Amino acid sequence: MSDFFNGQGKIAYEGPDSDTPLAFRHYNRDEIVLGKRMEDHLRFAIAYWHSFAWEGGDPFGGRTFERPWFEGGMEAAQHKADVAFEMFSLLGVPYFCFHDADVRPEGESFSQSKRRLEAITDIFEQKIAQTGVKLLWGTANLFSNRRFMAGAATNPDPDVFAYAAATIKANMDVTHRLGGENYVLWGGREGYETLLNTHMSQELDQMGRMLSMVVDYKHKIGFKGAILVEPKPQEPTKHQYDFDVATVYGFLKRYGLEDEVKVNIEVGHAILAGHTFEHEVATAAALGIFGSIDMNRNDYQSGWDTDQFPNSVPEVALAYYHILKAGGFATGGTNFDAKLRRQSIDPIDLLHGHIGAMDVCARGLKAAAAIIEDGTYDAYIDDRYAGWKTPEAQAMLNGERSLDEIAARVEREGLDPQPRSGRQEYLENLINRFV
Ligand code: XLS
Ligand code: NI
Ligand code: NI
Repeated sequence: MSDFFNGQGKIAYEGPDSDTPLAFRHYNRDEIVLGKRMEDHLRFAIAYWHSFAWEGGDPFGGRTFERPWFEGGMEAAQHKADVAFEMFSLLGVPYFCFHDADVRPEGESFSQSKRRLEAITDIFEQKIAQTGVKLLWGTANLFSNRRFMAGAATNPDPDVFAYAAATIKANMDVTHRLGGENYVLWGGREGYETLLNTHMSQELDQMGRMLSMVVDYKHKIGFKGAILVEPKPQEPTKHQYDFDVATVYGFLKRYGLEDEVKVNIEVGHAILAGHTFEHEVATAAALGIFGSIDMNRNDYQSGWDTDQFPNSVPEVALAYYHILKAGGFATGGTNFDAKLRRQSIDPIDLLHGHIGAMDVCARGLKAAAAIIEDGTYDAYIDDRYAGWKTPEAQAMLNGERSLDEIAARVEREGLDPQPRSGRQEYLENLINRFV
C-alpha cells in the first residue's frame, strides 16, 4: 500500500440514505438487475491517462496537480502503477484501460520505448494476478508526440505510417499478453487541419490499410478480444475522419471490415458530433457494431470535449436502456474517460469523481431496467410499428413487392392512411416516472 490515499479503506455500498461522502449510494455490485449482477452489467473501467497521467493543464496554464510520479523514469512509472492499482481496488472497479504513453516514459528510440512498455507489462501482469483487476482495453497513443502531428496512419510520410504500425503492434501484443478484452483505435490526429494540404482519398486508403492490418494481426496472434474504433468529429484536428458512428460504419463497409470491427462510443464525442449519446448507441446497435462506451460528459456551454465525470441520471439511463435492448455489453464495458477539473488537486478528488460517476451509472442502469420491466414503453413502440406485422407489409419489406405492384394496390384498395399522434409528451412523462 502506498500512502497516496491517506489510509483510505475500500469504498463500501451504504445505500441511498448514507451521508458518508466516500460511499456508494446506488452502486451495489452484487445486486441483481434483470437477472445479472450490477458489476457484470456495467463492467466499469478506470482510464489510466486521465487519473494518473494528466497533469491538470489547460491552454492557458500548465500543471496544477502534484503527483510524486510526474518526475522520474521507470521508478516513477512503477510508483504510478502502485497507486493506480490501489485506487482500482479501493473503488472495486473490475477493469482499467491504458495507452502506452500513460504507463511508461518515452524512450530515446522505438526499441527502448517498447522495452519499457514490456517492463511495465510485467508489473501489470503481477498486479492483475494479485488484485483480480482486469484490462478492458489497451490502445496506442498516436497523437501526443510531435512525430504524429500530421497524423499516424494518415500521415503524408510513409515512415510515420510504419512507426504507427509498429507502435500498434507493440500495444496489441501487450494487450493480448494481459488478457485485454478489447483493443481500441481512436484516431486523434487522423483527419486534417486544412483541406488545402490534404489528399483525402490517399489518407482514407492509408487508414483503411492500417485497420485491415490490425484485424489480420489480431487473427494471427489469436487475440480473442474485439477491435474497436472510437469515433470523434474534431479535436484535436479540425476534422476527424471517424466523425461519428454512422461515418465509421460507412468506412468499415468500404474496406470490408464491418464484421470485424465495432465501435467504442464516448458521450462527449457524440455531443461534439451534434448527436445525443443515446443516438450514437442506438445507431451502433442498429448497424450491429456496438462494442463499448467511454462514459463522461461535456460542458454544454463551452463546446469542448471537457471529459467531466457523468452526473445526469436521465441521460445515462437512456443510453443504458439502448445498451440493455441491444443485449448488454459482450466484451465492452463502461470506461470512465473522465478527468478532474484542474482545481481538484487532491487525491481524494479522484475518489469523489469516480464514486459519483459509478453511482450515476448504477442509477441509470436501474432506471433503464425498470423501464424494461414495466413494459409500457416497449409495448408502445411495438404497437406503433404493429402494422408492419401484417402479411402484406411483410411482403413489402422482404422485397416480395415491386414499386409498381405497391402502386397498383394503393389505387385498387383506395388507400387513405390517417396520421396518428407521435405522443412525444406522453412518452417523456412516462420515461420521467423511472429516471
Ligand atoms: C480522446 C479520446 C481518448 C480515447 C483513447 O478524446 O476519448 O481518450 O478514448 O485514445
Ligand atoms: Ni474523448
Ligand atoms: Ni475516449
